[in-house]
Order: sequence, then C-alpha cells, then structure tokens
Amino acid sequence: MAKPRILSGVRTTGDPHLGNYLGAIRNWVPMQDTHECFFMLADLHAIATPQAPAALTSQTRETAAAYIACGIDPAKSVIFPQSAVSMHSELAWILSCHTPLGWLSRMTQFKDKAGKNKEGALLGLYSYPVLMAADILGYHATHVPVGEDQKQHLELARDIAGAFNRAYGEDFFPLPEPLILGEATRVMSLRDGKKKMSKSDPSDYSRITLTDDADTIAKKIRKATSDSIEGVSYDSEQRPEVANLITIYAALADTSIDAVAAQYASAQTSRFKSDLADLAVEKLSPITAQMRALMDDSAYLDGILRQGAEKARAVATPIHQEVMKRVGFLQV
Ligand code: AQP
Repeated sequence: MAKPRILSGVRTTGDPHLGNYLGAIRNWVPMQDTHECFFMLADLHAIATPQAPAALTSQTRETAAAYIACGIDPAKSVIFPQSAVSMHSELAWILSCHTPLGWLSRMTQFKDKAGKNKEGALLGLYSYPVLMAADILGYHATHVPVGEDQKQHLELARDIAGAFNRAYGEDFFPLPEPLILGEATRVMSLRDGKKKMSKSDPSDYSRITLTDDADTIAKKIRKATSDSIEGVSYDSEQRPEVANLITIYAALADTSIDAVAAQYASAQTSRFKSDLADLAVEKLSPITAQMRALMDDSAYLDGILRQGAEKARAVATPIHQEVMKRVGFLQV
C-alpha cells in the first residue's frame, strides 16, 4: 500500500529556532519511515515580509542545512526550494479564485503579524494561507505536520479543497489533516511567555536559534524572563515564562511536563535554568556543528536541492495539469 504523503516547510526568513525545531522539524524525522515526505524551503512565503535578496539566498541554504542537520535525510525525503516548482504560485492563483475574502479575514495570524499597521501590510501576508493551501493540495498531501499556530491555516486549506471539489464535481483534492505532535507544539518567546518564539521578533534574546553557540544558548536561558514565585511549577496562566521553560525542558529531554515539574518542584529557578542550559547545549550542539559544516559546502547543498526540485516537479506537474484541465483552460 502507498505510504500517506506529507508536506511541510519552514519560512526562510532567518535562523531556524527552537520553536521550528521542537514544533516542526524534529517531528518530521520519524515520519520519513512511515510517510512519503516533501519538505520545502518556504521562500515564496518568506517574501511576504520584505527580505534582502542576498539574505534570502543564504537563509534558504541555512534552512536546508538545518533540515539535514536535524535528521532529514535527502535519500528518504524530498527537500526543495518552494520557488523552484512553479506549480505553487500558479495553483495559489487558481485557488485564490475559489476563496471568499471572509475566510481569509478570520485568520488570526495575519492580525498578529500585521499588528496595528494593517493598511501597510502586504497583500502576500494576507493571502499566504492560500499559497499554503496550494503547497499542500498541489502534491495531494494527506497530512501536514505543523505547530499549533498553523492549525487554523490547515482548516482553511481543507475549506479551499472542499470549494474546489464542489466547483468541479469530484473529490479531486484530498482534505489534508494537521498532525500536531510532541510536547512543544507552541514554544513561547524567552522574553514574553504570551508571545510565540519567532524569527522576526526584534529581540535576539527572545529565541534560541539552531546556529547559537553554547555560550549564547546558556546566556539566553539565564537571562530568560521568569518570576519571583518560589520553586518551579507549571502554570501557563500565572507563570507563562516558567511554564514555557518547563515545556522546552520536557521536549528536549523527551519526557513529560509533569515529570519535569515534579523533578524541580522545590528547586530554585536559577538551578533549573542552569540544568536547562546544559540540556539545550547537549542536544543542540551537534545540530549546530553539522549545520556549520553543511553551510561551508554550498555546492553540496545546492545539488541536493536541485535533485529535490526535480522530484517535487515530477509529482506536482501532473496534478497541476489536471487542475488546469478541470478549470477549463484551453490546453495548447
Ligand atoms: N514558536 C513555535 N513553537 C512551535 N512551533 C513553531 N513553528 C514556528 N514557530 C513555532 C512551526 O515551525 C514551522 C515553520 O514555521 P515558519 O517559520 O514557516 O513560520 P512561522 O510560524 O511564521 O515562524 P516564525 O518564526 O514566527 O517566522 P517569522 O518570524 O518569519 O514569521 C511551522 O510548522 C510552525 O507551526
């Protein structure tokens, strides 16, 4: 029987961080044996917020290096830059012609990302969930491993698939299911436990990136916001920052939040932070080292991405052609 197909990706907007790792990339690794995997470098999504051209290029290689260093095996999975497969943009246009504006205006992430400057925000930032639907549907992916923050966009992708299927009378697109895995489905900022850890946060101290060295990781954890309540306990309402650190610890140690809270119940926050820093360095250093080595060999990385793009096109092109036929575009 054919393996279920998954597609996922990370926007190439900067250094991938602990949230991307624990909420997404790490969970992809075991799926490589059970699923047919497509992992894109989401560079089309990246430009929904302005990117300097040279930075975009190096961030794309860096994200590819992060995938591989975290355990994505190019021999098992298809790794490719999204922009290298033209289906993504072309199908996004077709799908946008089947997506009522009202559906998009419900998306909370646009509200978060545009902030107070809605009038100045770019159309691409508003419409990117439609591009995301094209990414998934264009491969007939049935499952999408994502962090909690993407659940609403997955529901939209299902709605768009349904609208297309209704318009053309058949179940052409499978309705994709989100796979929200692991203890750390939403890693929060180290500065503010109510905000998610994000590449675009202006404070470097809000996140741990996969390129941070051991000293930087330790410093960021030591300086992470906490509170003056005694002991370590998990309370996401009253102690969001400490709860976030417990979640990170549990995910890195492959244990449960309850087990970590019990282990450190009577410990001082400083000791807990120091142990967390040691654990983070132990788990992340090998990834950082391999990323550096891969980044030093851009010819190797580009070769993998070229092959990945070819494999991705081979799957996406026939689906795209079938869409064009169904819509009624004259085939010339
Ligand atoms: N803080 C997070 N906790 C858990 N999962 C997260 N993801 C992102 N942030 C967290 C998951 O990582 C995958 C790739 O996300 P992305 O980088 O493509 O987009 P994003 O969610 O917009 O991430 P950022 O860091 O906030 O990017 P910027 O700042 O560039 O907008 C997704 O599966 C996501 O759920």
